[in-house]
Amino acid sequence: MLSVRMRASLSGRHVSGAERLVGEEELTGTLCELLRRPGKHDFLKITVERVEEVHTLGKPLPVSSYEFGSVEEARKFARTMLVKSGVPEEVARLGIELLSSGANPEGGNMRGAVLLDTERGDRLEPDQRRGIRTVRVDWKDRSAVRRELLSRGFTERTLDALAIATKNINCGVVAELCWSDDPDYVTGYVASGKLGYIRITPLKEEGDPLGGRIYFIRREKVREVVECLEGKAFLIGC
Ligand code: PML
Repeated sequence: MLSVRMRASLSGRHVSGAERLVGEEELTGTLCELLRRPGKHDFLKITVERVEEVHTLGKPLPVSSYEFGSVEEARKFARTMLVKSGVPEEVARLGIELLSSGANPEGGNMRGAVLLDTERGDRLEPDQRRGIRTVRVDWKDRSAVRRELLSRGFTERTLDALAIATKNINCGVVAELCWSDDPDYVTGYVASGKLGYIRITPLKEEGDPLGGRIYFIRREKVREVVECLEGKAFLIGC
């Protein structure tokens, strides 16, 4: 199969990204779809790589959705969900603070995810500006999953984020916290093997450009987890 990745930016700010695993016969159609996908951009990069081994996962994480009257309540709920997933309260708090203030030490968002040591809250990613990117993941039947998720009132973003979260958990991430860097998209999620994919609205205020992903992992597994997230290919069933 072929791994096809697209990312687009405008004035240096990430605006769109996508990830597909397709057969050779689907390549042209996929390239056309990904070229049309970003809105306004001044940079777009598509990478195509051959993947020798593809692992299959039977099902995605189960999805649930919660809405709150304020960001404060929603973040408190996210913290509780992280704690229930096995992240100590202080480390969960730290993860939320990092995403809300911009996890890049140079200011603003990171390109990839932060890796936080579940026990002590230390950052484990080798490059704190780049972070770690979950790549090489897709749906066996993307249109069927899209139909199902949209019919439940979820969005196109849920489709991509659910695939990423499902791969993360299967690679050994204990829990994930995410909200978008898109100033107009305020729904985020906590995902874990224990609780599934929990959508939470609003995890930030409208107009806030800060966001990203935090992966809570066990320090002793860092190498294995990163190799899986960046190297192994996964197709998810439905
Ligand atoms: C992103 O696109 O950067 C994050 C997406 C979060 C999706 C939450 C949801 O709606 O399920």
